[in-house]
Amino acid sequence: MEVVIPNAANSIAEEVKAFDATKTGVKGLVESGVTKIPRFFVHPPEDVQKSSSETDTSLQVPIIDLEGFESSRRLEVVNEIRKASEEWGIFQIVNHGIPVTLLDEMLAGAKRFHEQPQEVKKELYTRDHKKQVKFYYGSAGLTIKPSYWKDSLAFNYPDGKLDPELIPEIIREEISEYFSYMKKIGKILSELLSEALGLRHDYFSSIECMESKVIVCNYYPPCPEPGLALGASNHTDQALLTILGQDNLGGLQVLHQNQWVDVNPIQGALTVNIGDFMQLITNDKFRSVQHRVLSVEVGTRISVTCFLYPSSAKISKPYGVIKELQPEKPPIYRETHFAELVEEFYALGPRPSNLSRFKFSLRSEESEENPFQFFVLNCRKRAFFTQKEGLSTSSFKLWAGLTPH
Ligand SMILES: O=C(O)CCC(=O)C(=O)O
Ligand SMILES: [Fe+2]
Repeated sequence: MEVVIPNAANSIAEEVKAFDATKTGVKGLVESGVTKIPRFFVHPPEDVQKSSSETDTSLQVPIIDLEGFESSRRLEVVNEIRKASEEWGIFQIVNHGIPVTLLDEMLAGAKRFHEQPQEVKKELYTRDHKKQVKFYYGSAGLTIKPSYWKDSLAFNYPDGKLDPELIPEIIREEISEYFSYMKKIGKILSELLSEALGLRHDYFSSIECMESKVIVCNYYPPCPEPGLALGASNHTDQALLTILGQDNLGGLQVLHQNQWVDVNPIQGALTVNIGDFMQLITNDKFRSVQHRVLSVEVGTRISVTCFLYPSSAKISKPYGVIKELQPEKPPIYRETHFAELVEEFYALGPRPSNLSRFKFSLRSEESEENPFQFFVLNCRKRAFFTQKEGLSTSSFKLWAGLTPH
């Protein structure tokens, strides 16, 4: 089937909209036989470059064996998770309890969905954020350019709930089973991460910051001009935590010590990465990691991501730096709602973390030079976390002179 994209006389925005309206996704474009990719997929060459010349090939994303985490090896596992979350913001886990066969079936199910006839998939194609099940190309928000070279099928489970009837039959069993394992592994990770911060094991569950989940089945078709396109450009994830399963094609890379490092596929392993909101509430102790996906000329890559985000009751309530961590270091960030990050994601698309806009308005360089400002800054920070009940966040910000960036 031919995919018609308007000619170059139109603006890029119009081209993107017109392509989106075809509802055929990147896979449809490839099937139509394009040899040159539309210009809205073209990234600046420096963003697509495989690696810098000085890449240190000995760098490897930490691999953590969860064997014995409930008994003899708990402390060891917690320490490894702390180190990886502080230094890398990403790690792979093995022996996590999810059967390799289930992971393989999930990836095969995702492939099966995306390889159905266009007409069937079109019914689920949407940019409506409120839909719990959606199929789209690129990223979930229709950002103008450059687009991602991938198609996705996303399932939103606010508070862990999704009517199974909404899941396409071709993948229903796999998604339902995979989700129940994501719930289990999400709980295990929330406990291990709480302990890694020196908090009681149920800390994260008590603040309901990972009760909801989104599962996304990604399909990265081969790209006729892989040197120009990216499966995903450099970004950080916004949610608290991401759990990812990938097939053996590779292509996922993380930025570490200013170098792009491959996240090598390991059969049966899951990749876990820290997101922006986790970085904010942990006061930069755990860091969200910049990552991207390269595109390739031959082969189709499949991955399944699970993003963990706050419960419905908490999504529009402010979260700030965890109080128990403040004796270590005064809070860097003001309180914010996760919903604010999500709105921005839909408006601007995925990109590297810009948490600086949540920082307290006085910059530390200024305050260090000026002891009085430093004192005022700290009074404000303290006051922010002891604000009186009844004072709304926005009026409190005005009172405290904290202006959001
Ligand atoms: O497919 C992958 O390996 C990564 C996808 C990703 O980074 C994302 O969905 O946020
Ligand atoms: Fe990501």
